[in-house]
Amino acid sequence: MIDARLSAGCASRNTSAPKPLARLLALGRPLVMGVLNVTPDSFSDGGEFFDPARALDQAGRMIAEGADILDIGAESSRPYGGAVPVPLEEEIRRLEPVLPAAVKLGAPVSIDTMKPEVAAWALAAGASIINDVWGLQRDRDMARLAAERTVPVIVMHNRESADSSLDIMAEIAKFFARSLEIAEAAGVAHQNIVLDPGIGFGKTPEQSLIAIARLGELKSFGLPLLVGASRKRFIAKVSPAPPDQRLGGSIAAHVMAVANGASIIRTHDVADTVQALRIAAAIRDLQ
Ligand code: HH2
Repeated sequence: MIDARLSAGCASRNTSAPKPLARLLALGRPLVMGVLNVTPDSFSDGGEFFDPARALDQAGRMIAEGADILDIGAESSRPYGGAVPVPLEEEIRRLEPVLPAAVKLGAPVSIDTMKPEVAAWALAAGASIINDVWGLQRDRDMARLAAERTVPVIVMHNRESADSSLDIMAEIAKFFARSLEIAEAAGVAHQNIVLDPGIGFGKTPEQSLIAIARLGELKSFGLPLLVGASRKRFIAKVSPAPPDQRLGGSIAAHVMAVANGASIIRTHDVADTVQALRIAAAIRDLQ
């Protein structure tokens, strides 16, 4: 089935492709992934970069500001509900004028999608990382695709709805164990997996805070950890502010996440995040 559904990307299969993410992770400093939403309805930037020219300007700006990776998505996953499902043809139509041109800017590009067909298209267009907000558990072809193309895949924890009675760290660990089983069965190499607790997804605000506070527990999987707290609602629960005024909270959460073991930070605000992480590292180095 995968060949029929994902044939768009097969021509570009290259098993000896360079491994940009592994090279970046070997630098030994936290990496910054800049978010580019080519959507009209993202919770954080609601349509600001829906226009392809603006999206490409933003991609170039984020790289100039120090982004190591660009994460490009064309369907809002709206962690707080209300996402409008986008047909796969429309998702690709939104990406077409942006993603291949963004790849040419030189930074590795990850494709933020739940659909293996979109991921296959993006890999064929030059993306080199898959970002799956359903952790390989929504569509099994995602794991098969990651295995076939030998690309890194970000496995994010997610739930349809939050349940405040859950031990959220146990729930995340159980979810990751399932994702890793799926990945292994499909032939995804362990070293090609990045784990992400999915801040704001299927979690109460307190559970999002806990996931950052106890992030270190997830190091037991022996895989790099990614945290994306940028502008998310848990910040406003502690310190009320609309999404575009949550920079201070985002930075505090990300500095704590790195202190607790995150290797990659996903953010809308690259320049401020890069600066904050550099200063935090400079202070830590003197301790
Ligand atoms: N958060 C969002 C989307 N994709 N991917 C990963 N791996 N981790 C995250 O925390 C994450 C993600 C939500 O943020 P944003 O892209 O700004 O919003 P939207 O999904 O509404 O476009």
